Amino acid sequence: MSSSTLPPIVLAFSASDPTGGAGVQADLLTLASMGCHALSVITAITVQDTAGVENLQAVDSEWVVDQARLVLEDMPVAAFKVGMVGSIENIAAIAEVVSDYPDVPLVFDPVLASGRGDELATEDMISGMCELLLPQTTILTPNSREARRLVQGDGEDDDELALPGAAEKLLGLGCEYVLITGTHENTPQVVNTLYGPEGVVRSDSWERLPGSYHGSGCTLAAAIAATLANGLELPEAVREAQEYTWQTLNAGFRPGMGQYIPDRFFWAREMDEPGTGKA
Ligand code: PXL
Repeated sequence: MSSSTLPPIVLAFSASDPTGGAGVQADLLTLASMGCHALSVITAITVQDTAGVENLQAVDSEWVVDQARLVLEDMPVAAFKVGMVGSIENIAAIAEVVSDYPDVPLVFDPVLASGRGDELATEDMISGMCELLLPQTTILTPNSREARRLVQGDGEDDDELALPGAAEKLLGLGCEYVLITGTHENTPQVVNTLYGPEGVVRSDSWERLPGSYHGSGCTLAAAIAATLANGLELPEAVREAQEYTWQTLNAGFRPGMGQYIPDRFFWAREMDEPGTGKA
């Protein structure tokens, strides 16, 4: 393959998930399935099964910087994706590296807890994300719980806080767009809303699927990085990434005793009755 036919390259900062459901493994599968080449900078390793996270070990922040710098000096990157960061030092390290590439879109999935509720970020790390990463973020992709937690102080826990207000505060912290996903809201359909500088840009409703999924947020954020890297305008990139993600969930499987895992290569397998998910 000549360099003129390179696939778009996306650099993902994320943590290893041995189950293959979330983290680096989700990024690699999603980016490959959507026609991109993934560069993986590992921020932490976790010990987990499909039920939850037992332990984690952050990678030394100098190693995070070194992993990123060497591949960035070697290859052209069309988008960044940031997932689980592992430590406050790694937040500063990632912020420093990406600040040298202000024209490359950055998708930030603020991973705060596992599906079971295991904490994956401290209050200090949340402050670091808001101060150092949000001002460099093209699109932030929190679920509704993460959106509320990012804008509430330590100890505040108002799960009724209205999402448009949370979005406004997040935009005020410097990100260009916020996509708040509605899986955890008590609504018949899953409603995902994209907010930009002028307010709501688009709102998409999806048929709510019955299972609980491990790695759905990672899949959606990586899919947005892929659609942006493929040259789509942001609102269209967000729509297409949601469509892809819903298909991966619809084709999800349950390999262990915990959550379902999205099938990022659903299209490579036979499916009985493919739906569209559009509600
Ligand atoms: O789904 C968020 C997530 C991201 N990255 C890693 C994780 C999880 C959730 O458990 O373990 C490595």
